[in-house]
Amino acid sequence: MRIDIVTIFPGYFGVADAGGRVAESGPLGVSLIGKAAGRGDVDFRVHDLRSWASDVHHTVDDTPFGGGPGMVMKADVWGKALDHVLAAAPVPGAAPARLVVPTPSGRPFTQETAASYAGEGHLVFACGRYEGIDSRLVADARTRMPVDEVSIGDYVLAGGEAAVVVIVEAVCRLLPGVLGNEQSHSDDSFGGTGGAMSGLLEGPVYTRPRTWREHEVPDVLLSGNHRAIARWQRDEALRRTAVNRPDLIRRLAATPEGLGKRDRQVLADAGFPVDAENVAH
Ligand code: JE8
Repeated sequence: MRIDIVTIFPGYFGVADAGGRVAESGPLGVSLIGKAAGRGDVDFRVHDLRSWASDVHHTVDDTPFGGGPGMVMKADVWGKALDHVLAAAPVPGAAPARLVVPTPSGRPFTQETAASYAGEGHLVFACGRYEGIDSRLVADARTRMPVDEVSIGDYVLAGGEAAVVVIVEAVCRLLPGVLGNEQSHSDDSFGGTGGAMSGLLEGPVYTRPRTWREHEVPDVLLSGNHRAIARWQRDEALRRTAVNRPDLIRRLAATPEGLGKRDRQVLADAGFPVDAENVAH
């Protein structure tokens, strides 16, 4: 997969070589993503938006039409940057790249979005700053390629860079061969693949020693009884989800195979009864 990132802060993503290839530093150079890049499974290029500014001051922003606070990123500078990145596409004639623009007003980026991006050949990320990018940039890009405006959550960042790191990490760990352990995907919180824990948050995890600062590992995990272990893990996941994400419990309750009889008993015992009253529609 090819990933291009356009930003006024290329250093945010680590040190790049002359071709914009990210070196072993920064958030894209370490861990799973760094190894995937080292193997050539993903090819990152980071571009400095200011390279396409036309004045001596490398201006990328201007005052907003209609007034209001702050500055808006200029469409013409962004348009040139996008033209360049698309012209240098890895495989001429291949499916067009997808443009991803993080913005607080975008559609929620979810695990489902991540899985669909993991099937794309080429993603281009546009990192906004200030009050965002002139809206005509997205309108123009939509005439030649698929464009997603996405938000990573309901809080306000100062720009799109941190969102791009989040999205790239969520996508790259789904690339074939990156995780190394295909099993690890299916039990993920939100794992859409229909695993045992689908739709629930992850339960607690433990490792050695059995006793640490007088805290014991739950006996059932040492029992060797795999059915009992699986049931306990689901119970814990249900209780945790009920406390932290009641919306997910209501969503599960609304699907035919979402919650079994034992699940409902566990939730009732924990003080979160699920009946017709509190099921999502
Ligand atoms: C951004 C962002 C995501 C999220 C993403 C891109 C570009 C209009 N507002 C812009 C005004 C306040 C400051 C904002 C700064 N900004 C924020 C995000 C995002 N994806 N979940 N929260 N924030 C930009 C400029």
